[in-house]
Amino acid sequence: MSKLKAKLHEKIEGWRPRTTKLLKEHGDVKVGEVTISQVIGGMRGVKCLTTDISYLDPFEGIRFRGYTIPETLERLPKVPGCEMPYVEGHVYLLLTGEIPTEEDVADVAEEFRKRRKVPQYVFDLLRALPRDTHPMTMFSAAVVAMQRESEFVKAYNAGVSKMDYWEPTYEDMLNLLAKMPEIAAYIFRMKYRSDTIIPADPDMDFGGNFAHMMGIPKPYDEVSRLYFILHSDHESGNVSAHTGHLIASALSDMYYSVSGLINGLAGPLHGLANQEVLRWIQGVMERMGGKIPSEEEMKQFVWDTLNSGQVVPGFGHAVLRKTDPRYQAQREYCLKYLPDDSIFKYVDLLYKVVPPILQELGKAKNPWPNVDAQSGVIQWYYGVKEYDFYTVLFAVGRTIGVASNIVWDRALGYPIERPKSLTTAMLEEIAGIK
Ligand code: HAX
Repeated sequence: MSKLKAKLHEKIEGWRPRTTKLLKEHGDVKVGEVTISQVIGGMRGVKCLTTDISYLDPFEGIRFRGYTIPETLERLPKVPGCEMPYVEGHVYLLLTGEIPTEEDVADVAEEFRKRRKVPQYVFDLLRALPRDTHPMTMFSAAVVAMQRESEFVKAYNAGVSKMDYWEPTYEDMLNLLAKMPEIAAYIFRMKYRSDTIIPADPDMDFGGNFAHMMGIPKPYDEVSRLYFILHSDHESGNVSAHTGHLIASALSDMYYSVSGLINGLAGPLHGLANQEVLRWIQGVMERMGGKIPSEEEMKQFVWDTLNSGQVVPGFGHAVLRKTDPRYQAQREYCLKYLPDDSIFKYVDLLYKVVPPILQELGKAKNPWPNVDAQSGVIQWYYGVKEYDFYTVLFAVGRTIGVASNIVWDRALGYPIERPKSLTTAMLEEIAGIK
C-alpha cells in the first residue's frame, strides 16, 4: 500500500467513530432547521427543493402534475390501436400541467420529427469507444458530446436576458429528447445485435419508433411507451433528478445536465438496480439449475445475500413506504401479457418472500419493492436479455421529467444551489461532545 493510501486508511479509521457517534447519540440535535442525522445522512426528508411537475407521497406514490399513474395512463391521448398513451402527450403534460388534445400531441410529435437527426460525430464517438464500455457510459458520452449544439450557450453568449433563459433551455430539451431514442437504440444494436443498425421511421411516434429501431416487434412499442412514462419523474430529490437540477443551477446547459443525470442514474442504489435485479435473479437461476425455487429456497437466497453484506436489489426506497405504483403498473402488464414467464414467477416469489425478511431484519424503512424490481422482467421477455442496457431505457424516460424541471427552473429564475457544510468538529461542538 502506498504511503498516501496508508495515511488515508488511518485517517478514515480514526474518523469513522466520530461520525457514528454523532449519528447514534446526537442524531436529533438541531443544526439550524435540521438534525445531525439529516446533515450526515444524505439530507433525508429535508424539505428544500421545489417542483410542480411531480409529487411523491410516501404511501400513495408518484403523481405527475397531480395525476396518479393509472389516471395518467387513462387520460393521455392513445396511439391509434394501442392501449398506451403517446410519450409526446406525457411531455406536454409534464411541461404544461395540462392534459393535451390530439392536436397538441401531433404538435409535439412534429417538433420531435424536425429535431430528430443525430449528428454523425455522435455515432463516430460511440464507435471509437471500446465495445465493452458500459451502455450508460456510452449514453452519457453521446449526450455530453452534443453540448456544442446548445442553443442556451449561444443565447447566453449573445447576452440573452435572464427572463428569457427558459426559451433556449426549452429548445435544448426538445432537441436532445428527440435524439435520445435513436442514440439508445444505436448503442443497443451496435453492442448487442452484431452492429446491425435500423434507421428511424419518421412517421412513427416516440415509443413506436424506439421499438422499431430496437428491432423488436409489437407489443414492445407499448412496453416502450409505458416504460418511458413510468420512469419520467419522481419529484426532485432523487439522485438523477437532483443531479440534473444541480448542474443546471450553475447555468450549465441541458446537455451537461442530462449527461450528469445519466451518471447518477448509473449507480446500483438508483437506476442501475434494474440491471442488478436481473443479475441477481440469474445467479439464483443458475444455482437452481433453471427450476423455480421453492419459497424456502428463495428465502435462503435472500438471507445469503443479506448476510454477505449486500442489499436486495429492487426493494426499499428513501421516500416510499409502500409497494411502488410503478412496480404495480408493470406487474399488471406482466399478469396480462406474460403470466407464465419463469422470470416473472421468480420476481413474484420475491414479492412474497423479501418484505417479511427485510421487516424481520428491521433496518430497511421500506421493505416493499420499487420500480426496478419488475422492469427487467418485461425487457427480458421481449428479448432484451442484455441487462446492462436496462438503465439506458430508464435514462431516456427520466430525461423527460428532469428536462421539464430544468426548463421551469430557468423560467422561475431558481438560483445556483449552494447548501452549507460544517466540519465534523463543528457538529461535535453543537452536540456538546467534549
Ligand atoms: N436490502 C438490504 N438492506 C436494505 C435494503 C435492501 N433492499 N433497503 C434498505 N436497506 C438497508 C440500508 O442499506 C440501510 O442499512 P445501513 O443502516 O446498514 O446503512 C438501512 O436498511 C436503512 O436504509 P433506508 O433508510 O431504509 O433506505 P435508504 O433511504 O438509505 O436507501 C435505497 C434507499 C433505495 C438506496 C435502499 O433501499 C436500497 O439500497 N435498495 C436496494 C437498491 C435498489 O433497489 N435501489 C433502487 C431504488 C429505487 C430507485 O431509485 N430507482 O432508480
